[in-house]
Amino acid sequence: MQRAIYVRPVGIFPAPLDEGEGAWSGLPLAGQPLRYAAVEIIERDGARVKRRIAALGDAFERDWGRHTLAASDLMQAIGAARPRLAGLALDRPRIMGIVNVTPDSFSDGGRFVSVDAAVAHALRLAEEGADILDIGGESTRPGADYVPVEEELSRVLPVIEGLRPHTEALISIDTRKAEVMARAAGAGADILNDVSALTHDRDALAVAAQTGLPVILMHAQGDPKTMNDNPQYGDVVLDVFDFLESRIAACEAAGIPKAKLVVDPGIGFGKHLPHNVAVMANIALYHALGVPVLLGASRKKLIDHISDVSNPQDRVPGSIAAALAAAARGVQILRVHDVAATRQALSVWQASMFGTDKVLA
Ligand code: 7PJ
Repeated sequence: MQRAIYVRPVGIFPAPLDEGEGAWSGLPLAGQPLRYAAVEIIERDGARVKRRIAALGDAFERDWGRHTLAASDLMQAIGAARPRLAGLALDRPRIMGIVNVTPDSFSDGGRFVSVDAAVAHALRLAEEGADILDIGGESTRPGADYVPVEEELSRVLPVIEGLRPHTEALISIDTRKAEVMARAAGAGADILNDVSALTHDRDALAVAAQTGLPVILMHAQGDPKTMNDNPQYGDVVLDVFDFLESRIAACEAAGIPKAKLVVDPGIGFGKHLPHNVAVMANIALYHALGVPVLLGASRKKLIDHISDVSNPQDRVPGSIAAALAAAARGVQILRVHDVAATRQALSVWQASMFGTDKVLA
């Protein structure tokens, strides 16, 4: 399924949420203290894609005839405030801290230590200001091998169980497997995060619906093992949109309401550098899906490709730059390794953007 028209909000500027309408001043953006003054109207007809940017007034006067219905639906979706996600208000950028439960190359004793270390790490991220703790026991990095379900369960369940009584932060489970989703939900996870958007496991849609939990739907092309060998797109930005739109429809058909969904364009998942930067630069397009948007660029390879930093631990400045650029486009959730650094950057960004320390406090 291909759409004929897409609308991307551009000319995004700070505007406190409680600001009265008064003088006409742009349109609201996805429940953020931001408005937009112009739109990019994108028309796709097979392989032909036409893009043009128009100030809102011009767009309404000149362009609307042909596109009124489709475009006004998209702008409605862009403007609506997002409902809370598992109780978390999304009226400001939120931080998801990454907790990798690393495979244990030693003994059973070593496994216990690695569970303890993961719980301690997660609690530190919560202390540093993470709103969500993302627990992952299946490496989905490019080239990664498949992790059997029992192995994945033995990594993540003790961490969720160990963590649950000690934090009020939300816990998400980063998995593609239905059984891991169900067991993680039973252990107290609040959110399901699936890099395959519930396509990898044929039971995932039904099981996710049964848990009643919110779901993060991420775009990926291909399987982690081979996904970055030769990714192919017509137009990557629009293809990702179409995929996410179809997954939202699949979720709704399976009984997961739109109010429980989040979308993520999936940086690095079946994407080379030009794909990644196109998606990041156009991320505001995904607000037209009508659900919160998540970006995960933290320490990823694209930062190496852009800035020549081969050691992932040295990619913190680049990770923060990506996070702030996304926040400025109204992206609601930032998935990061370096929570304290990102929190500090977001706070100063907020003060500089809005002239107050209260907007996102
Ligand atoms: C992502 C993820 C991401 C979401 C990973 C890594 C690879 N889940 N899980 N978005 N990446 N939603 O952290 O480098 O970008 S694993």
